[in-house]
Amino acid sequence: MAAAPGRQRPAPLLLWALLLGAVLAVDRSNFKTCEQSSFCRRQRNLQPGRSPYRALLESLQLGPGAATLQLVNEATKVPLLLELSGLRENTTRIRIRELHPLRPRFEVPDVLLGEPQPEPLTVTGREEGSLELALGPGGHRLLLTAKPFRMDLLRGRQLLASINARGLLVFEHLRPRPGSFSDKVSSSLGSLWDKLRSLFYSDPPKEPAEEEAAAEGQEGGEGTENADSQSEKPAEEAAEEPGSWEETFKTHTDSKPNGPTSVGLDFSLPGFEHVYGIPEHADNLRLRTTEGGDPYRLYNLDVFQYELYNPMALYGSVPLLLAHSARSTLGLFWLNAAETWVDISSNTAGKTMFGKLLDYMQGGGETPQTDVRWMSESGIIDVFLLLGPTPAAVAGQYAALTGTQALPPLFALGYHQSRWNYNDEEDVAAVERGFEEHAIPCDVLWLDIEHADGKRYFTWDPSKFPQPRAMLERLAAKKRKMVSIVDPHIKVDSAYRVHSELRARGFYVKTKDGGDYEGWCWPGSAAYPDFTNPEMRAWWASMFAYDQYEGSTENLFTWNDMNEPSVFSGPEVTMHKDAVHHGGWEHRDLHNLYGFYVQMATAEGQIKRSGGRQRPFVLSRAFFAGSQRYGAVWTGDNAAEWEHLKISIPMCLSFGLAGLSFCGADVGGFFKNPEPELLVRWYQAGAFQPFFRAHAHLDTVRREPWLFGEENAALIRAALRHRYALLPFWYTAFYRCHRHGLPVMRPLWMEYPEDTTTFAMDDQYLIDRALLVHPVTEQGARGVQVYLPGKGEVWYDVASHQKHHAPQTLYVPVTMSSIPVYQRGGTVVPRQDRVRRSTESMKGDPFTLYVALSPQGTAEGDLFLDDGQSFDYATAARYLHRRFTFAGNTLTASSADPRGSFETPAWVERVVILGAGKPAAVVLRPAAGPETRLDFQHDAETSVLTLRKPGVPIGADWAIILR
Ligand code: MIG
Repeated sequence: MAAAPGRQRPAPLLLWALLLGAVLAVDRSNFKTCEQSSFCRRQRNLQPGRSPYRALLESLQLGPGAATLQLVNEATKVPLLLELSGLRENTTRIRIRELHPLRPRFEVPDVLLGEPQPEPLTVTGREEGSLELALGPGGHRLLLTAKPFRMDLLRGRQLLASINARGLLVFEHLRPRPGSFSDKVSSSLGSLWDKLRSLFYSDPPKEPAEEEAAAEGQEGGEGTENADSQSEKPAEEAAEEPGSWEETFKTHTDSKPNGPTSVGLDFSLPGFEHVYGIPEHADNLRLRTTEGGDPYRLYNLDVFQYELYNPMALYGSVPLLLAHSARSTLGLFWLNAAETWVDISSNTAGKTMFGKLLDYMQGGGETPQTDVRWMSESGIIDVFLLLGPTPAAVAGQYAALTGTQALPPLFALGYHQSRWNYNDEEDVAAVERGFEEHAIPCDVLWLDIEHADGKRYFTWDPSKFPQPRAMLERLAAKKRKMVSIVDPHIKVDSAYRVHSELRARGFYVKTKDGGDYEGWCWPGSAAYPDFTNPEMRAWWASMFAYDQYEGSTENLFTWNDMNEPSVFSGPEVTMHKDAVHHGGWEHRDLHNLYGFYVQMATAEGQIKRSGGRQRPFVLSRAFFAGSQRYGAVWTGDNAAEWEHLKISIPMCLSFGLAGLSFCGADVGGFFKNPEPELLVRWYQAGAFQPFFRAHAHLDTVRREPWLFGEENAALIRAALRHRYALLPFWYTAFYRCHRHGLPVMRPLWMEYPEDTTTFAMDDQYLIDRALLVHPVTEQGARGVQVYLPGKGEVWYDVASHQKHHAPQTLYVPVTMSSIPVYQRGGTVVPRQDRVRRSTESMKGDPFTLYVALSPQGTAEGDLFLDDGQSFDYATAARYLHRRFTFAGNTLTASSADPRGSFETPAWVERVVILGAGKPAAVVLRPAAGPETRLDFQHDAETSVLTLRKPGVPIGADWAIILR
């Protein structure tokens, strides 16, 4: 990227265009393998079963809620501090730090909702060399073994997890650079130095314990514990290995001022064969074993043309892993924002079904077990064990720590039309008109980087977008919104106010030498605001005020791209790890948090501009744990290929499991041009994914829904209308997610935790608990195999209303118009069937209730309703949460939450009961006033009973009785 950026078409774009013509495959050589990442290599080279760590049981201190204990590395004698706490909601927190770090080590701020409240801990047993603790009220016990250090977590007699069972605890302590002044001082003063340092800390006297440790170390030395032998030296001893104090990748050298600082720990999960989570990876939902390949990597990166089905890092990271079995579910949340690798191994991975069965019948064989190993480049060990026992409980436990999905403004659940780029105001107007003319609903039009003046975000290109306010007002008049992109790379240009203010206030990330960090990105030379600095974030937020972001209006929202951050000229297309942030932290320590903070500050800006009243909408490409609190995420630059359509399902499922429910993939595929069949199938799938946006690369052929002939337009229109009709259901699902943390888009096993058939399933899923979707993702498909779960349950085909018994695998013939969707018997789904041009224009429209009866003739469902845009639901209880229950031939509407109230003209215009017999009469009994008879229609063939015009307000209590 050497050429200077031209005003019209900068060099990187040309390069992209060239690359686009080539085969779509990531250039792997741009990204590190574990072998090329020195800490990953060091840690992976360790042999299991040789842990040098010993717990000093005598050092145990029981504080209020936390137990602390020293661990010592018997090879280096460096002491660590282990802190254990049992938290409310069946969660256990384990922290390991250096007892006397040379400098402070980074501890992730701002991700947890607050300091989690510990429960009292008690010592319930002591034996020679071990200790038993009771953790909180959940009946969990922790067995701690001193030598080698190991912990086993039990519920009753069930062993849930073992920690350091394989002896892979690594804690590279901070030390002076070899040959540096402090190194010389330290080595010449020897242990005196340690003693002096310990004077500055008030910790339990450790002399006796240490002596004992040394003594025991000799006793226990059976020749296998030779921590000094060349091949098996602990990572701490490997400080002189190449890469420890300086590391070079391609042309980039990482100066590593603090040397090797990595941490790592292993967890054994007996009884678990299925693990999930740790997005973002372009892989199946169920994680695979990483033996013989690279570990899954978590390091937010802008990966050009990512490849599918591999563990490479992508744009975002959530270090949450879930393990599930028919018996229980648990989560491991590894709170570390540095580059992280996760190894997964399993003792059953290589075994065939038959082999497993044989083991079982012979009563032998091992218990299936999954081993998980986390390795991070810096920081401390801070890990939460979320002990379930159900999938929903784990979701709640994770939500209690990191928060739930922000409730999106209703429009954001509608359809978004994007491309790189809509060229100018006329183009925007023409596209908007296209939706109008073709009667296709659309809530939002998007503007990518070309809308800004020379990639100077917060500005508009004066010739293409001379009157942004008028353009936005025209959209507002049609009840539509717009999103403009605001990236975090800021053009270095003294005439650009955003830049000059950031520079003047000292708000940019710094280089290791103290200057402003500059890199090459879309605008040419760019600097990067330090979003980790709260003052900088407040300033950034203030930029969204209507008088700061000129031309912006209430219906303009924001897209944060490139916030990994992407630096074209940096190592692995990101920021140098030795760049320096607020508080002196290295970029290395907090890399995976950068994008989280960008989205946080942007969302805060939108809230602020409305005086704190309106909910924001921000789409972000990079993310971390907790990003769900700030908006939506998407899967980045996919391609117009069938496999990319297919993988959008497991990717979004995995985001959802990690708390990020508002997930979507570029509909149509970003790179390349989709054939019409793929585009139609993608719309049909996208209409049933949480964030629904079509987007395309600059160099692709235009692909607005009506450009492929009337037949395809009709198919796309139908998919979009289906989406809009279901928005009340989507919105209610988001509300539930916002309140309780349950993902909106769920793998089947979350609802059917004992059904092992569902454990590896990722081509179909549930929306909330009521709809099962199996999108068609095969070219030329004539049918799909749909698995309907639930012993003794029934499912209704949403298109034909045909009833199917479960469990079964159903072969469903499909045509181009088919979207296989099933409503679960026993649920009520509210819809607004009068689809209009946008969500706002459907406000106050009447509802239809789809009541799908269980075999017992019952059903239940709910509806959440508010103004769809403000915080009034939270601050002033301005909402309706209604419950609909069907039992004893009576459908009852009642309040699910009497605290809320909300004025709306909306009423119930129809009730459709699936699986119903023909009644003699149907009677409506309002809360007050006389009973009336309702007109109805019964279709004997499909068992569908349709009740016309109950006419009751959606907020009223009533009953409908079938006689
Ligand atoms: O380096 O803004 O993923 O959606 O269209 C590419 C231009 C920058 C990457 C985003 C994509 C967006 C594009 N961006």
